[in-house]
Amino acid sequence: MKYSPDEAKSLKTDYDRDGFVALRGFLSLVELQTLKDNLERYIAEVVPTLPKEDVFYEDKADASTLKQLIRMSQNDAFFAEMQNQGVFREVAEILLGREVAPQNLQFFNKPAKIGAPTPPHQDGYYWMITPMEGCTMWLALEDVDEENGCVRYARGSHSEGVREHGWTNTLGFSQGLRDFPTESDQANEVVMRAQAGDLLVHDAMTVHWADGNSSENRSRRAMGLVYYSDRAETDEVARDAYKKKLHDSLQAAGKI
Ligand SMILES: O=C(O)CCC(=O)C(=O)O
Repeated sequence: MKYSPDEAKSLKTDYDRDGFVALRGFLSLVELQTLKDNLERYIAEVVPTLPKEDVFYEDKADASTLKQLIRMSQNDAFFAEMQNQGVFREVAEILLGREVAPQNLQFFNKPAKIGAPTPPHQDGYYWMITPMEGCTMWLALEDVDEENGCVRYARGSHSEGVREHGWTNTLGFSQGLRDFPTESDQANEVVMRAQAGDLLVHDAMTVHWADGNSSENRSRRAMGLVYYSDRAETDEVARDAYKKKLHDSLQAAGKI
């Protein structure tokens, strides 16, 4: 186990209070390098075999603008092991306080100059689960700050319920808060600068967003992992209807 019972208790207290927690230096340099090597392998060998719905580019005619890879743990044994066993799952179990059901593992990039902002949203709005118990992990693969588009949280927003979302034009983040920013969002904003190997974790209901990448030549690469609690049930009918609508609109816009 990576965390002692006392450390686990303290992490959960912080997480329950704020709606997020930052685990600095979560991966060692060696672990991070193994992950990056596998990401490179996945991009070179697995991506060409995937359905277009699992791979997003800022400009799909230009492979250097790769923006997002989804369902990586369903598509590859290394990433399945990363999500389903070991330290990430341990952290999810500590923070959710029970057994978990691993979901999606993703790669997020914001290419220099063109990486788009991430609209403010609550992940749980997309998930359509009851009870609303889940967390998202965000692992920095390189140093991330205001210039290349770090994540920002509204501290405590996880305790204020689901807010109204509407469709956005952002590839990979189709839903955004309609009433953002409220005074409370502004007062509670926390800028989450991160160094390579840091892990951020937020609750299903935590409001979060990120700027675009305004740098000249820095990428902004990260991995995202989603876990639900083992008792969360998905409303399959609503979920399938949403997925179909999303697929049709991405296809109509020529984005996939
Ligand atoms: O990488 C980002 O900009 C945001 C990621 C995010 O919103 C998420 O993982 O829920």
